[in-house]
Amino acid sequence: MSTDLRIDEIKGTIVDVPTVRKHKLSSLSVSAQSYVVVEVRLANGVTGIGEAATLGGPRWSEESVESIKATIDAYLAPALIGAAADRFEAARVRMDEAAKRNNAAKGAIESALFDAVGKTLGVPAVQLLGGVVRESVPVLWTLASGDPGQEIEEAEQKIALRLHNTFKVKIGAQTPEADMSRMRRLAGALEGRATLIVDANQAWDETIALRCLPVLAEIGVTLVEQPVPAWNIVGMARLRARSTVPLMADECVFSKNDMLDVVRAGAADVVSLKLVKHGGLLATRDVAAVAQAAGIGLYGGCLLESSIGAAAHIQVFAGLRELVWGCEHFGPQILTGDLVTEPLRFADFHIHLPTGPGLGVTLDQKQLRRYARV
Ligand code: MUC
Ligand code: MG
Repeated sequence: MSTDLRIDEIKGTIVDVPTVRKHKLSSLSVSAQSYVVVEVRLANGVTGIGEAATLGGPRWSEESVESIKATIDAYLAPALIGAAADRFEAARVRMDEAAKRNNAAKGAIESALFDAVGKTLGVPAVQLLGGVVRESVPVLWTLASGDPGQEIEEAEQKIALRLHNTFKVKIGAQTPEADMSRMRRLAGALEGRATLIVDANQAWDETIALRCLPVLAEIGVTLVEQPVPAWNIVGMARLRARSTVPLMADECVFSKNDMLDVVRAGAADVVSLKLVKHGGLLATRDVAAVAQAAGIGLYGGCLLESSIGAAAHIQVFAGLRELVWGCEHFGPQILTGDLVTEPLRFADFHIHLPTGPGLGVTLDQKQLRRYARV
């Protein structure tokens, strides 16, 4: 195989994949997941793939599949055509010069570069990032129908199949009182057999959070994610000072500079790492480094990626020195169909690092056409 690693073509395809049930967050609800699947073709004929996930259009963050595809087509692709795919850092510079932020779009392209280079050289992406530290990562499941009866049944199935025994509960769509009684019911039903964390997705103000945190502590919830709006890191720091449950930063940490602000404010115990927020594999390692320098724990976050996006994350997570809080890449399992020929393996409460080169997964062109938006 020729080692001519010049980038010949970058193509983005919007896909919508239905989910097995409605997934409800504090301010949005999805019954289909939308991605931009990126294919990068090199001069040597190898094609690498990447994925940019969104949640409910431009409502979880400012990017939507429509904006991601437009930014790739008009700005990011032209900035990279002809460049060497293995000059990862230089590619980041080119993309940052061509477009501010647009991190999901950049992350998908960079994933495809790692995939194409890894496939050319016959090595997994994690090897290009420093090598494997762990071959699998504990993976949780998210309960987000809002109906505690259904959620208990769903959790029971996951435990019985030895797929997941840690559950993240999405709160904030209903009143704090309704959420607290829902949490009591879940904790009672799963007591001794599961660990619970919650994600409020910025739904509460400081006063509500101050009222609910002791309840969650008493129930035995082990982690509270983004209880207050992303802008309010000072408020989050005040809450943290009074909370016995650790707090996790999600929407308030996109860049490594955001991470530094959270460190300086003392606003979090843990950070959720996501390619869509940070802008790629290398940027995710940058954020992780700032967090680690401050003693902040790492958690592998997701945005309901398919096996393509999940594989890119697992390649990064496999190479981190520590990942105390595990990960949440259950995305491939909530979809009614996947986009790869061989989905990632879930077993024994872990997601497993695939063994193949690049991201370790192969795009299923038939599935891509099936879910492509027309
Ligand atoms: C988030 O805010 O953590 C993705 C899956 C999920 O259950 O939550 C999200 C995003
Ligand atoms: Mg979150």
